Order: sequence, then structure tokens, then C-alpha cells
Amino acid sequence: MTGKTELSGGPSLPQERRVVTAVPGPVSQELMARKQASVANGIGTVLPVFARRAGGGVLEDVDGNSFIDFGSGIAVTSVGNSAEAVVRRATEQLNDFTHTCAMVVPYEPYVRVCEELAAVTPGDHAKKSALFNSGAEAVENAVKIARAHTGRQAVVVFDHGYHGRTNLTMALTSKNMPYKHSFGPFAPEVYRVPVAYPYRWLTGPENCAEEAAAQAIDQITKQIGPDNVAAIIIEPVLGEGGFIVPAKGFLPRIQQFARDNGIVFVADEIQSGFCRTGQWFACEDEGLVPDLITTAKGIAGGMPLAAVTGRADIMDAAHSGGLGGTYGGNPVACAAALGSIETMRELDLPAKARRIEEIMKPRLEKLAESSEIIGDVRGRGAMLAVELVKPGGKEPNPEATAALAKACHQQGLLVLTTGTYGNVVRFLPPLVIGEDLLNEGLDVLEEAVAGL
Ligand code: PLZ
Repeated sequence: MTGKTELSGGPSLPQERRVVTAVPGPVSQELMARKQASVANGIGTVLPVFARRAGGGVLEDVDGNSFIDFGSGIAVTSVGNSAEAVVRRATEQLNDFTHTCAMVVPYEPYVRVCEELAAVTPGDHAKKSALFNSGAEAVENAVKIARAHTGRQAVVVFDHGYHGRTNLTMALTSKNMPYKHSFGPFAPEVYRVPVAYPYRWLTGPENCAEEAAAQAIDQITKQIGPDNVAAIIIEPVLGEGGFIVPAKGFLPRIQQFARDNGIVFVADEIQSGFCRTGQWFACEDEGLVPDLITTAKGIAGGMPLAAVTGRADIMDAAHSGGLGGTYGGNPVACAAALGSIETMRELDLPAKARRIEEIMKPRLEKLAESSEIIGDVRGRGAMLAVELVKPGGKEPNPEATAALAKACHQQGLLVLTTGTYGNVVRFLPPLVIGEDLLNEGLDVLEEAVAGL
């Protein structure tokens, strides 16, 4: 159909769920034995099958099983695992050159990605960007830039926040297991304050935004002193913390406080950005224009690329030569990003994400009505989740969550869990997934919930 080879994960890959062996099958089991012998234990596995091809809405394993993909490699392959424009542009770039080091000899695709970032991120002020390899690296650099700009040191983050696994970003990340345990000491001058988590706010969701903002601002004021704060960093939808959508009004209040006190407001859109929530960036939902925005994951269709984008005067606070890295803004990754952004525009992926919500959310809500262990359904666009609790209350139910994920995996549906309490099943389908597959995935989920 497309002239692509058999092994391509592109459009030639059958868009179907197919379970032909036990999960994991024999070939995956053999590979797993080799993994255990040669790969460090610290590198975990969610679904113990080995990938052979992936694309559209499916992932095919080495035993010939085909899974409906509700994970997108953790919100990365929004355009699919081998989108045509990504493959074409990255291949052309591979043929031209793989690397010069952007700090040694620059190249046009790097500049073009920064121009695109200025165009697609919120706000029409003058913007600049710097490119890196991973989300954690982008967050670290946002902190460096904010410190250079303000001449201050303290960084404020939130309960349930996740920002990465490097030393500084471990300090910014809230959850001990598995991210921090035994890996300290952590970077200093990091302070954590409450976030407006409606489902678990003690006085109920109604006053959550106001009370949480008041508490956060009070703690910053009393415990740190706003004059000492370089940056406030928040995920507009908290990803690893459990797909928590802060109660409406919370984010604008925090941003206003930052503005009033000369603090750089950083939106970490590494998971929520690039069309995932039905808008180009999740912070647009409440009309926020962050000073800096960190992106990665969805930006480049699976190639490693990350960015800090923001107000030109803040971005320029770091001295010449003060930012960089050998591979940051690799030309092949930049070409892939241009293909990814082109695909997002051409296919109107924000609209696709909204359509996914339209299909999924009512079915998830109906499922929650019929099940006493689904306590909450939340999220926006194609960043949706259910929070599982013990019957009759709100006590987190990580056991049922793990069992549910496993039951889905056995039936050929790849889902991921998340959450501070390990009790959230999250849904992050590629935005290009077919509606039939989406519905079939929901069928599998419903049966799995019924069978718990
Ligand atoms: N900020 C908001 O979601 C990465 C983590 C997976 P890197 N989230 C997935 C895992 O278990 O390691 C993430 C994020 C937000 C920063 C990061 C970090 O991005 O590209 O993984 O470094």
C-alpha cells in the first residue's frame, strides 16, 4: 500500500488486536532471560514482551501478538511510532549528516525547531528556545536559566509533581519509590507545597483551588520568602502523580503570585504538551502564558529531543556558552520534530485528542458507575485516567490497579499505571489511533474491570 518494507512499523502494520500466544510468549521469554542477564535490574518492564513493530494504534511483539496501544511510550508517540513525515524527514537528515554538535557548527533544523516552538507555545511575546535530549535535562536547564535571570536560588515544586530522575530533578520529584529511594543526597533549595487535587482535598473539591493556592502561597511566603524564589515549576496536568487536573483557578492564582513577586513561572508540559490534552499545551485551558515552558516526549515522534522555550529576556539571562551539551538538538531529532509538528498541524491532532476524550470519557464514567472500585475519572483530551480505591471509601487500591493492568495486558491492551499511591490506570493512546481500536480497547478494559 505504501511501498514500505515488511519490517516497517508504518501504515503496513495491521491495525488489529491479536493475541496468539500466552503473554509473554516464548520468544519474549527467551529475550527476557537475556535482558535479566545483561541489563541492570534498575531498568524495569511494564509489559514483559519485546517489541518488533509499532505504529498507528498498535504495538506488535516478537511472538506475533498485537497490542492496542493506550500508552504511546509514555505520551511520546502522539503522531504514531513511525509517522510518515517523521520517518521521511529523519531519513533525509540521516543521509545528509548525523551530527556536528550544535555548539560547534550549527544547522538549520535546530533553528527551525526553535522557530516552531515560538509559534506553537502560548503567548505572542518574543521567545527563544534551547534544545536538549531528555525531559529531565530540559527541567534542569529551566532552573539554571531562572536562577541566572533572578539571581535567586530557591525552586518551588508541588505535591505529586514529577520532573525527572537526574539529581536535581529527583529533588524536584515528589515520590520516593521508585524514583528517589537510596539515591540521595538530593540537590538543595527545593521546596514542595500543596497542589489542588480535587478528589483528595480534605474539605472537598469545591474550595480546593482557593484553599490549596492559599496554603501554597502561605508556605512560600513564610518558609522561603518570595524574594528568594527563582522559579515555581508545575505540570498543568500532573502526570506521574496520577493525572491530577488541578482544580480550576489554582494555576492562575499561582502564576499571579509568581508574577507579583518576580518569580519565573515554569510550566512543565513534558507529558501534557504537544496536543495531548486537546490543545497544543495544557496550560492554554486556563489561558496561562508561562514564562518558561519545558517540552519533550511528544515533540519529536519518539526521537530524543527536549526544549526550554520562553521569554527572550529570561532565556538570554544565561551567558553565552552557559547552556548546551554534546547531543542537545541533534539534527536527526530536530528533523523528526519538524515532521512531528507538521503531522500535528496537518491532521489537527488537538481535535483528534478532543475526539478521543469524547469517545472515552463517557464510557469510563459509565464504567465508574458500575464499579465500586473506580473512585474518580479525570483528565483531558487523550490524557485520561481512572483512580482505583477500596470499596466504600477512598483508600487507594494499588493491588486492584496492578491486577487490572495485568488483565488488560493479557487480553492485548497495553495500559500504564501511575500515581503517588500507584492506584491510577492512565490512558495515553496515540492521537492517530483509529476509533474502532479505541472502542475495542475500552471493551477490553470494561471486561477486565468486570472480571476483577
Ligand atoms: N517532566 C512532567 O512526565 C517524564 C517518566 C517515566 P525524561 N515522565 C515519564 C519514568 O519512569 O522515568 C517526565 C514528565 C514530566 C519531566 C519528565 C522527565 O522526562 O525525558 O524522562 O527525562
